[in-house]
Amino acid sequence: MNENRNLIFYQQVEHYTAASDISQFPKLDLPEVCFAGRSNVGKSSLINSICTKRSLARTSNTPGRTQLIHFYNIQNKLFLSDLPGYGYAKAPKYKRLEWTKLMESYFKNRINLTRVFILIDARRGIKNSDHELMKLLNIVAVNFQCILTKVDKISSKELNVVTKDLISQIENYAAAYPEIIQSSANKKIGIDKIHGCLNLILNINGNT
Ligand SMILES: Nc1nc2c(ncn2[C@@H]2O[C@H](COP(=O)(O)OP(=O)(O)OP(=O)(O)O)[C@@H](O)[C@H]2O)c(=O)[nH]1
Ligand SMILES: [Mg+2]
Repeated sequence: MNENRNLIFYQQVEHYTAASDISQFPKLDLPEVCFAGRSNVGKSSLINSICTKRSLARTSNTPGRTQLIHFYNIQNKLFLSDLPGYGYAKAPKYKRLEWTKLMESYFKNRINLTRVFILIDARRGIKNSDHELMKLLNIVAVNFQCILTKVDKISSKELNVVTKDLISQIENYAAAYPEIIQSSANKKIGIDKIHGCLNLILNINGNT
């Protein structure tokens, strides 16, 4: 698909449902990819950019805004899911426990989950809480790929340093894709690459 066709395809998206526990997860049998990462890293903004819909997924300056898993259905061919953020220092302990419980049941039960995109703020780099998620994905054997976000906020020199560091920090995870995507939802950087990844997943599952 060329980028114009991608834009038209991914724009045909609908908010399918939001879930706070396993009983609310969609039963529809579609391949799925999800967007995970620390609070405020830019998950919802990136989903909006992928789908070129400004207000599809709610974005906010307040960390921890997305508390539920939001499922977006693209033409009954693919689910994109927006996971609640983690690593917010001020979150009360019971909230963190709720998050862990929800994430464990999500990763263990979404049998069509093809890839987890782990978003990492390019200004901050990888944190312990990202490693915790990577360890969990290694255990449940779900592949993940890292996306650096907000690259419009740093210089290309800084971006090179943070990218190299990330590559070296994920190389020991069996579940990790070695290729890192550099992105900016604001400046539409890397969106074509993400479309390319999603198209491959659709092709593998027999959809074009
Ligand atoms: N400069 C810049 N700002 C961005 C970019 N992406 C997101 N932001 C800003 O970062 C803030 C958080 O974005 P969200 O998309 O709500 O982040 P989130 O990861 O969904 O946050 P939670 O749902 O709270 O976990 C908002 O103020 C966005 O406008 C980007 O590519 N560049
Ligand atoms: Mg969000």
